[in-house]
Amino acid sequence: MSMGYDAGAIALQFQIDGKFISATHYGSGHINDTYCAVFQQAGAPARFILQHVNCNIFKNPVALMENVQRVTAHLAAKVAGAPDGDRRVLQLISARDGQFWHVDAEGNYWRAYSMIEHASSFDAVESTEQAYQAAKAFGQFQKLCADLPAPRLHDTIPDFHHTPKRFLALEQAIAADAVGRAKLASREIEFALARKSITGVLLDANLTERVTHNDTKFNNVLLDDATGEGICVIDLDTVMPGLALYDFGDMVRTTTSPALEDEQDLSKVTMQFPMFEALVRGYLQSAGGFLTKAEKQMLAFSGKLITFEIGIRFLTDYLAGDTYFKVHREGHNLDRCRTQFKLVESIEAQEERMERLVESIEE
Ligand code: ADP
Ligand code: GN1
Ligand code: MG
Repeated sequence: MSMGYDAGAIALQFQIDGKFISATHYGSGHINDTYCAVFQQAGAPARFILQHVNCNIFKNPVALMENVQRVTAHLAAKVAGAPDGDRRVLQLISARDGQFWHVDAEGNYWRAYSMIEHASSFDAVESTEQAYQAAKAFGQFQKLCADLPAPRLHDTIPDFHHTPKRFLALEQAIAADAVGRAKLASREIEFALARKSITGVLLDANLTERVTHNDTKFNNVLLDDATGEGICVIDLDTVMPGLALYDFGDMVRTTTSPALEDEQDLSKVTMQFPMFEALVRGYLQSAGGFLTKAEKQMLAFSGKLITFEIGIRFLTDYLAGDTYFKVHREGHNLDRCRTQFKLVESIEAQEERMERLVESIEE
């Protein structure tokens, strides 16, 4: 459990000057444990992000940190000299022993970043301008990563967006019914099984492999408090080879509905067309120059597929007894699955119009 960590003692293991003041839980991610650590430096408080990497999920934390180090160094070189350059990329802080991570007495892996101040992340989108800024920032991230020098990045989670394998895992969880919940999710199971045919479509399209973020949730980009600009892409654990559309699809999943991912009132979950339009415009603004025609043609479809994929992952975890995503209440993963499937339905109802919009912007 995350509560058990002495984050204050861990903070002292990093090369941070000054007097340690406090460390408190931070953020709302489903995987890692994040803390905000405060140090008194030259008479003023300075804040840092301290993170425990979940090694049940990330099996090779050293490879993961190597990816993060290579990507952040590559981006830092590109934004050096730009206005606010040091706020445009995550900056790792070395541990006292000189490595980019610290292993505690129990074998847990930790890392530290400078806090990017005067910027915020949001769990739900509030305006088309926010959607535009988020998509532009994630597109820019892909663009700047495109010439990352060899070797290929490590796959921190193999087959992370392999939707057919995610579907197979769901079928196995249904068959096993490990905690007897299948009967409580019969409608969701039926919904999922009826859509098996879409699972292989992106993989079968022979799209170009790129360096992608793979977890482009709206709360994984920081928006500048003063200007609203998407100033920094964060949460780099899943940066690895992937398809550009995994990233765009997850933007549609997390940045078109006004509702939270675990909203229980499903009437609030809907794919808002103006948000989709803002995402397309923002993403093409930064990524349009390198995307292929095939990729552009599947922007709307990717939103449906990735929303479906994360929905079946939540359903699988519900059926397996909540072993992967952090849950905070009974039925939490089922609630999350339901919002995703509601959003899939909303996309299905608007998919042709979404496709026509992309075509019209392309002309
Ligand atoms: P998780 O993998 O658990 O989602 P994140 O890396 O996304 O963890 O961090 C959780 C939250 O902490 C983010 O949503 C963001 O609000 C905040 N955060 C993380 N890193 C920074 C940073 N360097 N500067 C400012 N805020 C940050
Ligand atoms: C997890 O770490 P976080 O909360 O940003 C998950 C994503 C899911 C997302 C759903 C490594 O992201 O794949 O899309 O939850 N990350 C991992 O909210 O599995
Ligand atoms: Mg996150």
